[in-house]
Amino acid sequence: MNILKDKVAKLSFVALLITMTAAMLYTPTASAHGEKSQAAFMRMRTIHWFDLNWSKEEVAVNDTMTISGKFFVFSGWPETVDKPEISFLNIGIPGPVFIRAGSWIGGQLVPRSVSLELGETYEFKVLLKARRPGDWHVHTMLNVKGGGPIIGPGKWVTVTGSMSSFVNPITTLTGETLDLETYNLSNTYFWHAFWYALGLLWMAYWIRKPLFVPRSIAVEAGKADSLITGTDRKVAMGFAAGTIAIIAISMANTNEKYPITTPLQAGLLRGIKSIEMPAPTVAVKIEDATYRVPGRAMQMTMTITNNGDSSVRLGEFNTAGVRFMDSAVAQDETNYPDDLLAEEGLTVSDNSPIAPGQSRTVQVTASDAAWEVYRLADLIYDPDSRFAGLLFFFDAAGNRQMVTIDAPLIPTFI
Ligand SMILES: [Cu+2]
Repeated sequence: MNILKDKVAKLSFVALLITMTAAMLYTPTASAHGEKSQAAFMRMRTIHWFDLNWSKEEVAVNDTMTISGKFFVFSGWPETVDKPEISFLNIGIPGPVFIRAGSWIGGQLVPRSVSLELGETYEFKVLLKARRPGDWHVHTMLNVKGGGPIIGPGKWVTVTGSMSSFVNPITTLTGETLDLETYNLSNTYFWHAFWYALGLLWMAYWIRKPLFVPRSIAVEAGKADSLITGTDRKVAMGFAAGTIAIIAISMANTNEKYPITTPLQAGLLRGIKSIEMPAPTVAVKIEDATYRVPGRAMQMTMTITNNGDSSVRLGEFNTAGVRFMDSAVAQDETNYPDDLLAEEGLTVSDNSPIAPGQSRTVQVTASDAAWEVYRLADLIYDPDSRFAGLLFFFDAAGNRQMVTIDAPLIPTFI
């Protein structure tokens, strides 16, 4: 009976191992990467991306493209998210389908983490080199320590060609040229296989013996000591000594072969240059804001005061990367992703130019399926349902002004 139980236990153990290995190796293709499931308040009240430009929509393997634009670090950063004091400019893509050849904020190379200030606007650029063919959703992204990855708008980019032709050549500080894509790959495979095999040998040695149930019975009977024989001890010591010896010898060999190495560089860059934004001459006060669930529309009552010296009109409301525009005032010229662009999504009750010195209260409606598709409307179920975004005003000469808004949002279900 015990033997049978033991066989069952062994079989279950092996089955568990196979399952775990399979789970590790199984990676289904993901068509998106969760941008819509990131909490709406995270996308609306942390980093506001704008003026984005993906330099190409189709790029061949080994060719490069850039993503550039600006981001505003929202002044009303939520209390529940750590401030972007340690953050890293990144790109949200499904795995290494591109390599990041360089990234810049305010013209400065930023291969490391940076410290960003609330209320500042930064200009950025990321240079990507295509690696794996396919259609990929390429997002801007900022990793914030204590806040997680904060994802920005994504655009579909097609990579053509063949991955086998991808090269990533670099010249080391000692003057050697090598291809990082394949450099020393056989060594990596060898050591993975070697330690895996050693681990299997170790397991095989112990699995031969009675496993869980007989062992448990022996321990309960006070015969735990009898489970490990003299040979077992010798084998275990052999494994331990052998492992240490292999590590010591191979490490000595490696040090001899590569006498000059530098550690991976990490650190924090402070004093990143932000854009000097002129103080807006347009003041906006949100009187109230409601979200009409059946109409997929947000309605704001706002008082706009023009303290400048030219007449202005409201052209765009941008939140979480979704751009609601009044096409009579402003149009997109950057080929912005369709699903994030509501070209006629902004309606202003009276959008005639507001003269200098004039103040006007208007009803502004931002409506588009994106509220639901991008699950921004989920905001209304938050314990602190606030929204935030950027308003862009234009004068007759096309000069643009950016005003940030931040207010509570009240849902209506009728
Ligand atoms: Cu995506």
